[in-house]
Amino acid sequence: MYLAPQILSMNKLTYFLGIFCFLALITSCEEQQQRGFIEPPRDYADQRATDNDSLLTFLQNRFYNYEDYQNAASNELVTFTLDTIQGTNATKTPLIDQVDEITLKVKDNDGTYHDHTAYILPLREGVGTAPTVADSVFVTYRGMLLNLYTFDQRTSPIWFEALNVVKGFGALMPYVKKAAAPTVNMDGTYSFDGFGSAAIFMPSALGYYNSTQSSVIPQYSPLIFAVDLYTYNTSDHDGDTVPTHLEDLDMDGYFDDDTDSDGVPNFRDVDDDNDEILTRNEYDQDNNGTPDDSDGDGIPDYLDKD
Ligand SMILES: [Ca+2]
Ligand SMILES: [Ca+2]
Ligand SMILES: [Ca+2]
Ligand SMILES: [Ca+2]
Repeated sequence: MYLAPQILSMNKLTYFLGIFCFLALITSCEEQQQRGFIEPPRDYADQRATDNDSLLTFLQNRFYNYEDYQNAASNELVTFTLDTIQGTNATKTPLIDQVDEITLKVKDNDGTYHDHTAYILPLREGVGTAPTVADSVFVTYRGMLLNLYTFDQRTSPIWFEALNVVKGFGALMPYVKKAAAPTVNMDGTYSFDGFGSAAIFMPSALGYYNSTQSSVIPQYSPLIFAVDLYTYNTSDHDGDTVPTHLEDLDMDGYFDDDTDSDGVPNFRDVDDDNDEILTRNEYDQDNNGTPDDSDGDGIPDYLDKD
């Protein structure tokens, strides 16, 4: 597989994508306002049960092209396809026998947490390490609805900020490993070998829930994403040397932690405890890989005012 040298323009692409996602969200709100009402979202517990029933029925009755993945070379991109177990495909292995369940917390409008179940399907093992939910990832992917309609697909790699896409997409990232270091071809393009691939089947609460997406994804749609991961960068959104994934202090999957209560969440705050010493100058001064704690009170210096 041959790829254009998109790595060089990574920062621009990331910036552009951030804007695009933001605009898409705004548009969906405006559409609702123009219709003159905003329907209150459905109860999370009810919708969770409905979505999980739909997902389980789907996983019991469908299979994926696992033979294509088994036969593919380690540098060959396989298009993820799903079909019904029936007729000549009656003896295929159902997805339900191949997925692993994960549980993720979702906050409703009142700030109450609800556990939601998603299903991870390993497609092929990558040779590298896996990113976190907060990193920048270089991927190809296919997004589908349970009726097998493909609402989005990329066969040339693109950079995404995992935090800027739907929660279930980010949640898949720790389950997919990157490729070996790319080789540069004679014509200046890159080749990746040994990339990992995995899919997630998620309830609507990990997708767009009650918002519609440009009439392509109806409200309350469970979603499927199959992703191939080529490489990633560990994100540090505020450049304070604390990787973004470590600035979710309570590890609830929401980057809303705000130690100094100044309205700027930690992952965007260059002085997390507001003691006028930049986090970068008190996080890990001795470079031993663990946060410094000068007074030994169990609170690391960068989060400790005294
Ligand atoms: Ca940071
Ligand atoms: Ca803050
Ligand atoms: Ca910070
Ligand atoms: Ca500080």
